[in-house]
Amino acid sequence: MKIEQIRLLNIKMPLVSPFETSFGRETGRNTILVAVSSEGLTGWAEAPTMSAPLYNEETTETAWHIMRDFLVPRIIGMKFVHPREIPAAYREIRGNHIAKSGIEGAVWDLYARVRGISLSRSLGGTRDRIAVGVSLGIEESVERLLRKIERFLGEGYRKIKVKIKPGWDAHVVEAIRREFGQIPLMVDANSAYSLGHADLFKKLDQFGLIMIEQPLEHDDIVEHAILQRQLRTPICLDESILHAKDARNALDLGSARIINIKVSRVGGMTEALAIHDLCLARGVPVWCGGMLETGIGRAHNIALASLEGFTIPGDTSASSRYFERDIIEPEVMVKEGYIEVPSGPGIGYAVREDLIRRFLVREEVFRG
Ligand code: OSB
Ligand code: MG
Repeated sequence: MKIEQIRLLNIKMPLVSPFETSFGRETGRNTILVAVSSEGLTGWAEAPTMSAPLYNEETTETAWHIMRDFLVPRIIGMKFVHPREIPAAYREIRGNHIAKSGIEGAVWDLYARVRGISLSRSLGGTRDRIAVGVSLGIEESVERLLRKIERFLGEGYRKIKVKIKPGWDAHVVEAIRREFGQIPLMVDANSAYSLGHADLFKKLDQFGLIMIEQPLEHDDIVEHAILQRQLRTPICLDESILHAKDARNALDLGSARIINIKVSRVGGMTEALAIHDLCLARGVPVWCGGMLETGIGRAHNIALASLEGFTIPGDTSASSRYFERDIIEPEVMVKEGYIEVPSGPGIGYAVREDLIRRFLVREEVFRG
């Protein structure tokens, strides 16, 4: 197969409701779609960037620059047999994982479409449906959050994740436990705490949470190991795991007992698969995280979460949780807490280019 054409599309799409974390508030998505074409077929993926470098170091602007000036030139016109040859082609480019994941992902979708099989199958997926949860941001009041939780439990979601930050933590979890009892519940701090918050962690440890996600610094695994030794609740790492090597080191050190795998954070499917395989071999549960992706990015998450090691419900929610109207057909639906893994070729959803046009900010086309 030859990479004949690459298209980058920057779109801005409003979210149905603002999403607030310890690092900031998102009212819409400023994201980049990637379309790679060969032999009359097109593969799609998303580089789910944020406008500001608050989750990782990248922004929509830096990802656009890295893709256009460094990644696309290395693969345009390239002949390949398997998508794992794509990251190898730009191995010397450091970091910029979200940008890389968009490029590699589009080639994975293209590869599956050319073979006429689903992306799930080309990744080695074994499930025909995946259990999912919902990640809920910081709200104006505890009462508002409780009503949201009630709604999502009613829609069947199998895990509730709430964002925490200093001033919005133990009392929130306590209120949730009081109203909803022993629902599958976890918290995500996005690096908002330090080891000095020992009293808070002691409190959180009493609530029977499934896990505490990324409590400490984004680039730390040493202090997480110290904290994990003091807790019964498993720590899950998100921001700290950028490579399979990080996952191995963190598990060796005892920094976490669960790992959140995000294709974008780790720089693409090849690395995501390596982390999955490592954790499966070591009996460490993983789940698929998210970056408020449009349906295109979410379709990749669904395919990835169909692999054997994804034993905990992930953050991949229905289209309606994020957008008024998603850009794929059909939209992602959650029934009784499950999403069906599509069996059609590639991501298995049709891409609505007509809707993408409505949200388009800029587009650039490259030909090999
Ligand atoms: O830390 O998991 C995170 C969204 C944006 C950036 C970071 C995170 C998140 C989420 C939402 O938690 C996951 C989703 O619904 O896609
Ligand atoms: Mg997280």
